Amino acid sequence: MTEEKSAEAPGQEGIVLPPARKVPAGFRCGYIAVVGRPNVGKSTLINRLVGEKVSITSHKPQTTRDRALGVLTREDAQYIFVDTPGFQSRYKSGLTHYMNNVVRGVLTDVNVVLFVIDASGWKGADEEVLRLVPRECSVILVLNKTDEMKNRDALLPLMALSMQKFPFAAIVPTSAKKGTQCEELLTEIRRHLPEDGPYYDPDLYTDKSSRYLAAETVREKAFRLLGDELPYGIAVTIDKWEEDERHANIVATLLVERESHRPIVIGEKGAKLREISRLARADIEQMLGKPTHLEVWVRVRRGWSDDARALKTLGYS
Ligand SMILES: Nc1nc2c(ncn2[C@@H]2O[C@H](COP(=O)(O)OP(=O)(O)OP(=O)(O)O)[C@@H](O)[C@H]2O)c(=O)[nH]1
Ligand SMILES: [Mg+2]
Repeated sequence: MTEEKSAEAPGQEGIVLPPARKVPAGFRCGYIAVVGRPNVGKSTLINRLVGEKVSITSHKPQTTRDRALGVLTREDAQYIFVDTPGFQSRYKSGLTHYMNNVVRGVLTDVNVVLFVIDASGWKGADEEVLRLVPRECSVILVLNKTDEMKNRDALLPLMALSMQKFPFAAIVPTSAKKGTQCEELLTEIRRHLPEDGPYYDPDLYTDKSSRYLAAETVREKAFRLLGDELPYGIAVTIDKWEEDERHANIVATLLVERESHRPIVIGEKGAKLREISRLARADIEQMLGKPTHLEVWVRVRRGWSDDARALKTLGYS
């Protein structure tokens, strides 16, 4: 049995999706915000659940800077995950202000919240993010990185302690890295989604363009290959994008905040930059499914992460 429905996606008011789409009986669909402090594994979890790389990841905090959708469509449900930047309570700049606002904005209009913490236990920064979560939402607590736990007996007391902090709809321990308990998490999420949708074409798994994903891929490699202090001051622009059916030719620029950062990114005899380009090219080639030529340049744009005009040009506004 089917029923006729026209859908307006939450968080996308004004974008009315094609009316009279047939919604199979029992099909569920909705938006699931993934929030938490930096570095707990939010983006890794979304990539794992969606089964595609929709968001870049690194062992450094503040990797994700913007909202990104990851869509998983199954026979009985469409899960629309919203990746968010790790909420920042310490460092203040124009960029972190923007990132925090992204988190607040996403939380206002979703069906389910996945609140992710590290299974090693609650930190002060987790509690600060929890204060932003609306109580009327279905909030599922994800205890991630269980593969790193030495003592799994600690899980039960951690769950009990967590329920004292917030009336979570469910608590699911996972390892996003290994894929442990991800199916169980999807089953739990589906329970809290409304009967509706699908809102997106079942073949689509991200709302971002190939161009955006390519820039993010270059940023990911820089985040992973550069020393601890540098990556936060890095942004990537795509300056040229030529693509036909058989090849792609891309020119990107890595922006750094200070003149002294340029030689660090370039490395000895250009080795670091070559490695960043090599790794990024391999990923982009796989994403586009065709041979790709990638050229990466380094340019200094002083203080861009705290400069309103620069942030706007880079899309962080
Ligand atoms: N051992 C282990 N490591 C994980 C797991 N999930 C994520 N990680 C690692 O944790 C680090 C951070 O992962 P991300 O997915 O970038 O974390 P995030 O929460 O999106 O970080 P921000 O975007 O900076 O807020 C990466 O090095 C991941 O490989 C897990 O289940 N187990
Ligand atoms: Mg992230």
